[in-house]
Amino acid sequence: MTTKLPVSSLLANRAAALREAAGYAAGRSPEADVAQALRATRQVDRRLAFSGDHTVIALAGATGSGKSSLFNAISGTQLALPGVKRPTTGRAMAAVWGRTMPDDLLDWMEVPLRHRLDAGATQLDGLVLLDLPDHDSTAVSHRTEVDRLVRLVDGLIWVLDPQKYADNALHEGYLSRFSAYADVMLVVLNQSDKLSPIDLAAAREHLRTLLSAEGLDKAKVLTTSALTGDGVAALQAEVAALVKTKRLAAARLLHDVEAGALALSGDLNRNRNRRVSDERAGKLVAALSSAAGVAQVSDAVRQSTRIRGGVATGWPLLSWIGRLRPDPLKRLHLGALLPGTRVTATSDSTVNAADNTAQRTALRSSDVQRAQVSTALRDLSDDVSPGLSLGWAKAIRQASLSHEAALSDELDAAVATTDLGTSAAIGWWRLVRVLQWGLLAIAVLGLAWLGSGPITEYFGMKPLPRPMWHDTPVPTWLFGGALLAGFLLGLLVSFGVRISANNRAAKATAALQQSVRRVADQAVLIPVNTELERYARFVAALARALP
Ligand SMILES: Nc1nc2c(ncn2[C@@H]2O[C@H](COP(=O)(O)OP(=O)(O)OP(=O)(O)O)[C@@H](O)[C@H]2O)c(=O)[nH]1
Ligand SMILES: [Mg+2]
Repeated sequence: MTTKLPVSSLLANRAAALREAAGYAAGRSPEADVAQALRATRQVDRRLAFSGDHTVIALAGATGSGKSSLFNAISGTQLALPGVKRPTTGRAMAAVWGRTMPDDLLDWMEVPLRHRLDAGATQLDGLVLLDLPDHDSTAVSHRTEVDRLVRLVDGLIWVLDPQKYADNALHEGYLSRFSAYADVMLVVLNQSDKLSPIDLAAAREHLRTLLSAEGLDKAKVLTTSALTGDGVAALQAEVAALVKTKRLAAARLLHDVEAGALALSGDLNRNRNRRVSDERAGKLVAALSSAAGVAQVSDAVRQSTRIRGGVATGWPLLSWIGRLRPDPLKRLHLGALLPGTRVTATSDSTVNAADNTAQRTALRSSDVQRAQVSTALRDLSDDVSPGLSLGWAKAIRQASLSHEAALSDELDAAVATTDLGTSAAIGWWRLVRVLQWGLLAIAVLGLAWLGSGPITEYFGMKPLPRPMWHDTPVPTWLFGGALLAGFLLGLLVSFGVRISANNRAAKATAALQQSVRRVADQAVLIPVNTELERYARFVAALARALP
C-alpha cells in the first residue's frame, strides 16, 4: 500500500502561497520568474501525487567520474555499464529497492530503464537510484536529459573524481546553482584509490573549501572508490539515512518553492499599502473638471438664471427684452435641462452614457486642458509607483490610462447628464411676477381713470369722481406710483436674482464636480486602486511563500 508523501503542511502552504503570488505577478513580474514559480508549484502538485514511499536520488557528475561504477557498487549489481569509451551512459537508468515498482513516478520522470532489487537487509527500501548521463557532456542529448532529471529528483549524489573535481566548469557552471539544495545533496569524491591517503585528505579539504565558497558548505562530502569498495558502505549508510526520513522529496520541493518565491521577490517592496492619495485624486478631478468645462457650464448656469430671473421678475415693460437674448445653456446644448424638459442623471449612467450620442454638449476641451489631464494622470501613477519594479509600475500606469481614449466622451456625457438644478422654478420669482403684473394693472387702471372723461361724456354718464391727494389726482398717483414702484421693484429684485444665479452656479459646480468625480473613479481611480490592491495581495502571498 502506498501512502501520500509525509509532506509537511508547510510545503503545501508555501506552494499555495507561491501559486497565488505568481497569479498576481503574471504580466507584471518578469515572465521567466513567474514561469519558474509556477513550475515549482506544479512540481509540488505532481510529485505529491505520486507514491510517498519512494525517494528518488540521482548520481550526477562529469563523464568518467564513476557514476555508473558507483551505481553498481551501491546496488551490488552490474546493471550499469561503466565504460572506457566516454561518455558512456546516454539514458538514465533506475534501480528500485523494495517490493513495488513506482511505475507512475518513473513514467512521469520518463525513465524507461528500471530494475527492481530486493531491499533485504540493506535499509534501502524505497530508494529509487538513478544513474544519469554526464552533466557536461559533449552530447547535447545527455545534457538535456540531466538538466531535466535534476529538476525532478528528490536528492542528488554529486560524483567527482580527483582529476576534475576542481574544474571551474563544474562548480561555477553547475554546482553553484544548487547552493540552496545542500541538505538534499551528497558530494562524493570517487576514485579515492588513485590518491595517496595524504593527497586524498588534501583533495577533500580543497573540495570542502570550494564547496563552501559556493554556499554548499552544508553538503556532506564523502570519499569512495568504486574499484576497491572503499567508502561505499558509508555512502550506502548516508543514502539509507536520507531514504529513512522520507522527507527528502518534501525538502527538495520546499527548496524549489523557495527558489521560485525568491525569483519573484525582486518585485517585493515594503510599502505594499499604496493608495491614490486624496490630494492626487483631487488634482485629477480638478484637471478633468477643467477639461470637461465645468467652469464654463457653471458660468452658463449663472447667466441663464440671471436672464430668466430678469424676465420673470423684471419690470414687465422692459423685461421682455431679456427674452430676445439667447440662453447660454442652450448654446452649450444643455438646454434640455431648462424648465419643462427635465432630464435626471443617474449615478451609474455617467460612464455608459458616452455611447449615447444624443447626450452631447457643445463643450470642447483645449489642447492645454488635455495636456493637464495627461499630466494629472502621469503624476497620479508616479505618485503610487516609487520603489516598484518596472513591470508593476507599468501595470499601474496602464490602469490609469485604461479609459483614456473614451475619457473625453465620458466626461462630456457626464456633464450632459448632470442635473444642473436649473429646472425648478424659483418660488419668490413667481411672487414678484404677480406683484409686477399687479402694479402694472394698477398703473393701467390709473391711466384708464385719468382718460375716462371723454368716454363717460360720450355715453352721457357722470364723470368719474377725481379725488385729490396732495394737490394731485389719485389716478395720477396710481398711474405714476405703480409704474415707478414696478421699475424700482425690478431694480431691487435684480440683486436677489443675482444671488439666485450665483447660488445655482455654485450648486451646478458641485453637481458637475460630483459627476466628474464619478468618471474619475470609474475610469482612473478604481482601475489604479485595483492594480494597487493586486500588488498588495501579491506581496502578502509572496511573504507567505518565502522562508
Ligand atoms: N580507479 C578507479 N577507476 C574507477 C573508479 N570508478 C570508476 N572507475 C573507472 O572510470 C571509468 C569511468 O567510469 P564510469 O562509471 O563509466 O563513469 P561514468 O561517470 O558513469 O561516466 P559516463 O557514463 O560517461 O558519464 C571506468 O573505466 C571505470 O572503471 C574508481 O573508484 N577507481
Ligand atoms: Mg555512466
